[in-house]
Amino acid sequence: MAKKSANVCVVKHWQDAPKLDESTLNDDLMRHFYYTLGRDKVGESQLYLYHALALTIRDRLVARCRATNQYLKEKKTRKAAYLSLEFLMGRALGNAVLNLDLQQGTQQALQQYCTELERVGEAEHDAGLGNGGLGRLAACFLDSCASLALPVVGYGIRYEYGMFNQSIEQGHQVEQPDNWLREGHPWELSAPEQAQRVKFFGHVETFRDRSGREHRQWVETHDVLAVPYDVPIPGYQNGVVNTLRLWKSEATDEFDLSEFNAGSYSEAVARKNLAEQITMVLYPNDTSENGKELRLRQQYFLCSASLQDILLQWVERYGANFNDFAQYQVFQLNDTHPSIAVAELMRLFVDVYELDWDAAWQITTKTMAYTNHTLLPEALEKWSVPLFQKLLPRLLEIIYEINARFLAQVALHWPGDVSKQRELSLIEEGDVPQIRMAYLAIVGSYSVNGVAALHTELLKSGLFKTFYELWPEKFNNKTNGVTPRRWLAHCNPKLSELISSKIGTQWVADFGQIEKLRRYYDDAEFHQQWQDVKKANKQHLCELVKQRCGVEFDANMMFDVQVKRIHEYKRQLLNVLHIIHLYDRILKGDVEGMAARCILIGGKAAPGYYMAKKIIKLINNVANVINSDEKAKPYLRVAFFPNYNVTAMEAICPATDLSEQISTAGKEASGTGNMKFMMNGAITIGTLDGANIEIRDNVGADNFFLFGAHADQTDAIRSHYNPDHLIAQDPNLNAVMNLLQSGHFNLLEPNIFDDIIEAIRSPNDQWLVAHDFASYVEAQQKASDTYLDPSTWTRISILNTAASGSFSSDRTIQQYCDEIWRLSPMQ
Ligand code: B1N
Repeated sequence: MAKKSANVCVVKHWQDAPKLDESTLNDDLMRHFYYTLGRDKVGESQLYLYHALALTIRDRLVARCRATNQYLKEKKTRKAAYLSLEFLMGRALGNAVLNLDLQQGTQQALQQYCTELERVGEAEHDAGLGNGGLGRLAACFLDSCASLALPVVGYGIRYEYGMFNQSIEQGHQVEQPDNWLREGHPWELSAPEQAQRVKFFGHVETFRDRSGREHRQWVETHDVLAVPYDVPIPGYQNGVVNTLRLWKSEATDEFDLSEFNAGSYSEAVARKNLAEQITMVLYPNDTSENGKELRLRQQYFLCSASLQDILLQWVERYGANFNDFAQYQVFQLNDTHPSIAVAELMRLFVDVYELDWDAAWQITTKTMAYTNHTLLPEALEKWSVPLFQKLLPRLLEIIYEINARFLAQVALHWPGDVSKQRELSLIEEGDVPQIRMAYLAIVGSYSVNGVAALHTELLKSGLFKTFYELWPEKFNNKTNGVTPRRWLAHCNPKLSELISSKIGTQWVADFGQIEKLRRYYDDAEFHQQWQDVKKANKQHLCELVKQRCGVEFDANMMFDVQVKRIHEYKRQLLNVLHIIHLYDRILKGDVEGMAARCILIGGKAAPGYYMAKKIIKLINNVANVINSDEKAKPYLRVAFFPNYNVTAMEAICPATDLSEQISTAGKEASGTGNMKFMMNGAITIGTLDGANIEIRDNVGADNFFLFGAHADQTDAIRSHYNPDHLIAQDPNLNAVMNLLQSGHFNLLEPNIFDDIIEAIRSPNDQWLVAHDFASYVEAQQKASDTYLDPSTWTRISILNTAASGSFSSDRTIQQYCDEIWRLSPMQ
């Protein structure tokens, strides 16, 4: 190991990574504060202190990032690129300090400014470059890849505006743009010298080279520059720092110039805007298709820039010989959003590097792997052929060629059955023909995976059934996970300390060890400590809820929480019906055996999702009525948490008693919030959906509040569904509907909830709210009974944390690595 200076060392063996010298933090912090930022007044603002500290930490990251890159440059080793339109990173500071093991030194260095890490960290804006689960999964995966010392690069888009900020006005969601870069983003380093050009528009011509070979040429394109911004991804105390490369779109110079010389200055500037539009804003739709031209531009922009980047690095090192490219590179596609990469890699091989089609296809289909994240039909991406023809004419040709060859294979497999060809074609016929992006991803990949056991089974038996018949070997499951660093060690320091006092600190790096906590599930002293920690976390959340929602929570009451995107299939509505049911009982004086609860709901609705916005309004109105009713106060308080995001979850999940995972069975692919809650000792009330099933299997049926229809029953239920009948038969549901319909929650806003009432009563309600209501109420009563017996509750709570070992994203990534990527750790 060669020491270059105090903080730069070239690490030859990651295991040898020395603990960083904490004594230099003090001076570096002062230097950045005084010289880099030009500040001298202590207490001037936490913002400048945050920036100075971030730069201090970044110095250490940069040194290790360089060492990691150097290793990868020297060693010809297999690598993975994780392509994703979303990376929901949240804040970086606390995580970096933890992963670099600089917590003590940092706190000490901040003492000279009379502040502490938690306070300074508040100044950091969340990097909200994602909608929800899918984007946060990508972020957890990066943490696990670095922590397992795997050579994996993330590729994404540097959106100028991330997920919108949500505020609540008169109970309605109001969206504000998320200008997260306004005060600077100290973690990124741009590399303009590595910019790539991405082509759009134009047309395709044939030309013949001197040898008489014909080539297709994509010409007269409007090019956009892709400039990389690199964000360091520290592994957990192992010396590794990987990279997340985010692309920003910029106008090319010559465009401005040609227009300018032609005397059209304004047109030139307008073109610049067009180019810069591409990475301006994240589309805020979770599990629903966007269908907008700008979205397709974002997708192609990401894929083209990332693939060019990787091919260029290859050529620089090995020359333009791609014979063993597939042995050294794999691309993981995070849903179909980057699936155009299949066609783009073919284009680069065939048009740019002049490989013949078959060779290029061989390599491509050994390099691509696709993860599906949803079964919801509205999320399945399709792009119209005319749009492709206009925006990406050469890629359309390539997709047609892929399809022609694929359909020939289908014809061989099912001779004489033309219906199979129509069914599996990458092109869906119709008034406007559409490209089925999921089919492109499947045909172009050697691996197709779902994100929880049930989800993968449903893919194989439903959505992708015929592809499964054709290629069973491609299909596999990788149940999601979350990083125990952010979601336990960082966000719940009190519980972490308690856990470490019993089983040591190894669990942070090797989360399977959390199982050792089982030994203490009956230990009275440990119970007390466990309860004390939960109570303290709840008190902290009380303050936050008071400040953000203006609602008084009480840490002695059960904290019942549902935080996630607002969507009909996630059934926040079912939660509200239960809240109204509890309120109805209170009004009737039927409070015997009712555990006092504080119910928290948070989440964003896609701006164009009418029903989701109505549900937010309903939650807020119900909360208002209940919170202003003195009779309810001892038993029930309800709050809607505005602007739910990664940072909010860091405060919410350590304080949660009851985790609401109540989607209609078969609709939630996995869920990952369910895992964060479980790790932090919450008990789940949930349906047999997504990863809930595996959570329940692991913790044991007695330690999970189960309710609702099963996935294999829902179709039969839907076929003769009669909610009016269910409502008439169930006095509880009847009373709830009566309160709703009487306008009790919208006295001054007549009829605003009519659509919601109608949806619940509709025989076409896909989400089966009325059907599952009775069993939900029953499961809630069990939860209530259990909560009133603190030692039982505490035992189950401990068992949940102890059983959460396999929901670490380290386990997930190890499986991706063993079964799809086949990477060796850096050493
Ligand atoms: O991906 C998560 C899962 O845990 C969730 O169950 C699943 O709903 C979520 C289009 C999506 N699926 N599809 C999306 C996001 C953005 C977009 O524009 C679809 N998100 C999920 C992680 O596997």
